Amino acid sequence: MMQAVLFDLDGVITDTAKYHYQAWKNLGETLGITIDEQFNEQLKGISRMDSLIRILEYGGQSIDQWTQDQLDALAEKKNNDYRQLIQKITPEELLPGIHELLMDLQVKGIKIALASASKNGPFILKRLKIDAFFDTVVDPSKLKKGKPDPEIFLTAAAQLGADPKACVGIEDSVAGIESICAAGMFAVGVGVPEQVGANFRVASTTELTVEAIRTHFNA
Ligand code: B16
Ligand code: MG
Repeated sequence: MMQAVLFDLDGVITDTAKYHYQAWKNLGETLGITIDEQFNEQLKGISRMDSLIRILEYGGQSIDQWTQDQLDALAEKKNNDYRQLIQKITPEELLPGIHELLMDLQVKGIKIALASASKNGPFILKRLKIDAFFDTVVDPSKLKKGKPDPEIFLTAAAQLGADPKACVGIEDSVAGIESICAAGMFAVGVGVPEQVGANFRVASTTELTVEAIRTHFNA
């Protein structure tokens, strides 16, 4: 039986990726590193500090040349830029079908959790006016390991008191799908390539209905 659905945020509930991309691009410019869309794909689902380290390595810069305080300052600069960009998010920026899916899950008594790497997750849920649907939100600052480690999805299940085998995770990133699978859960992939190994793939969030998910989950 499907007990709970665990949502990723960026790329599943709303497209904050474009704001992350803009903020990282701005930071990259100050460091002389050009970030293009293709490289940006690798940052999806990856924590702020891990993203910064990937960017510096991509720009050929040795991590050792930076102190932890300097790295923290760079990550904070990016986040300040990002926070400015997300201040004005409205419910219209919900991806299509997500509001209907949340309502239907609630009506059917299926638990709902947020398993996002973003420390800005609770703020964004409020801006989208969907925070009341969530039974629990994982605090990513309390995790030891980011996606693709299963910790974030296992924590979401534990917070709900749900059996991981009865949980469905919905993700748009390669790291996220790996995380769900490693947690022993059913992985729904939004716009992910076939080789990533999602149990059920959809091209768009409009295809995410309780019935479609349940049918594949029970198959
Ligand atoms: P923040 P998700 C992830 O969100 C983003 O995909 C990723 O690009 C970002 O670096 C990460 O959140 C951390 O976000 O800087 O706001 O804490 O896909 O896990 O919902
Ligand atoms: Mg995502």
